[in-house]
Amino acid sequence: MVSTVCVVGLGYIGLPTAAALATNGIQVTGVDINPVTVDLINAGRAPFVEPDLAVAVSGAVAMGRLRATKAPEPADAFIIAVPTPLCEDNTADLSHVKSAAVSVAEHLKAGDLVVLESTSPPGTTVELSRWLSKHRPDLSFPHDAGEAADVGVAHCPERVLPGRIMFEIVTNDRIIGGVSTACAERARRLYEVFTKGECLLTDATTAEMAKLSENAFRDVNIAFANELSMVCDHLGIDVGEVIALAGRHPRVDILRPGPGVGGHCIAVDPWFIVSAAPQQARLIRLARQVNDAKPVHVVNEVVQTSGRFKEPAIACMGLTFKANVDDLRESPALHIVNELADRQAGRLLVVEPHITELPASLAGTGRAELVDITTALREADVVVLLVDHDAFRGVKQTALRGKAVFDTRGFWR
Ligand code: SAJ
Repeated sequence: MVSTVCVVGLGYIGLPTAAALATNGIQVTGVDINPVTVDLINAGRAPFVEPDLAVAVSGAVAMGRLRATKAPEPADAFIIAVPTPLCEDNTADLSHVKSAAVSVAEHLKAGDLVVLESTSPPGTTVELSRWLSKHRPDLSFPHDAGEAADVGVAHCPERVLPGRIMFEIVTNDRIIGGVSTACAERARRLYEVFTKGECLLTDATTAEMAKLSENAFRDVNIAFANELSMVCDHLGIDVGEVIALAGRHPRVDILRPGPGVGGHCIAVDPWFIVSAAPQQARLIRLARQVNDAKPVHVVNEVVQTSGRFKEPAIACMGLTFKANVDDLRESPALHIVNELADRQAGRLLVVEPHITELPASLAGTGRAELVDITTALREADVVVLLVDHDAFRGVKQTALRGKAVFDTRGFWR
C-alpha cells in the first residue's frame, strides 16, 4: 500500500499529479530545482496558469498533504516528471531524467516503486532501471532481477491536454508499462488512487512507443491539414470550404490547418520515433518537416501582401502555441512574429490577452508593441490571426473591412 509519494519535477505534469495524489489522501513531497516554484507551491499557489490547478494546490497544501522541496525525500513511490527536450540533432535529451534518477536512487529501499512519466524514447525506462541499479548495487532492479526485484520500475506516460489537465488526469485511460509484470501491478495500484479511467497494463517499452504514437498520429494528421492549406493557397481555393465539404463524407475527419505546430509535445515527440528508427519512420519525419515549414509559408505570404502598403501596420493576433493558454513554448505564432520583426515587414501590433509584456525576443526590437484588440484593429492594414483565442471570437467583420486578412486557423470563416 502506497501512502507517501515523491514527485520529481513540478511542471505542467508533475504538479497536477502531485495535487491529484494529495487530494486523494496520499502524503506528497514535490521536488523542483527552481526555488521560486518551491516557494510558490508552499504558499499554496500554482506557478503557471491551468484551470482548477490553483485551487487543488492551495487545498492540498492547506490540508498538509502537499509540500515542495528542492531535493527528493524517502517515499513509497517516486514519480519522475521532468522535461525530455530535443537536442540539436533531434534526439532526446535525457539528462534531466538521468539526474532525477541519481537524486532518487539514494532514498530507495526494498518495496519502493519508481515511475517515469516523462515522454521518452523506446527503451528509456529499462535504461532508467540500469541507472538506478548502478547507484544502488545493494538493491535488485527489474531489468535483471525480473519479477523478484526489490524495486519496481514502470513507465506511465502522461496524456493530458493543456487547458484540461485537471479533468483529463482523472478521466483519461492510463497506460501502465512495467519493466516486469510485478512492476506494472504495483504502478496500477498507485494510479488507481486518483484515476477513474481504465488502467491498461503492458511492458515499459510498448508504453513508451504507444505514447509517442499518439502524438505522432496527431502531428501527421495536422501535417495533412497544413499541406492541404498550402496546396489550396497555391490554387487560390478556400481550404476551410474544402475541409468542410470533404468532412461531410462519413469516413473523413480532417484536422484544422494552422500557422504550424507548437508546444513541447507534438512538435517534439515524433522525433523520438524518427531517431529510434530513422529508416522506417519516413512519414513521421516528413510530417514534422511539413509542420515546421508552415510558419515560413505564413511569413512569406504576409510579407508579400504587406509590401503593397507604404508603411504597413500588421496586427498579429495571438502569440501562444494554442488557444486559451499562456504557454509560448515552441509557439509557431511567436516564431512568425519574430520573423516578421527580423524582416522588417512593418509596424507589428501584437495582441495577446494571456501575457502582460512582450517576450524578450520581441521586447528589445523596437518593431513590436503589445496592444489591445481595439487598437490593433483600428490601426492595422494587415491582420494576421495566429491563435484562435476565445477573446478573438467576437471580432466583427466590419472591423476587418478594407484590411488584408490572414486567418491562419480559419477561425473567422
Ligand atoms: N493544432 C493544429 N491543428 C489542429 C490541432 C492542433 O494546428 O487541428 C496545433 C495547435 O495549435 C498546437 C499544436 O497543434 O500548436 C499542439 O496542440 P494540441 O492541442 O494538439 O496538443 P498539445 O501539445 O497541447 O497536447 C498533446 C496532446 N496529445 C494528443 O492529443 C495526441 C495531449 O493529449 C498530450 O498529453 C500532450 O500532447 C503531451 O503532453 O504529450
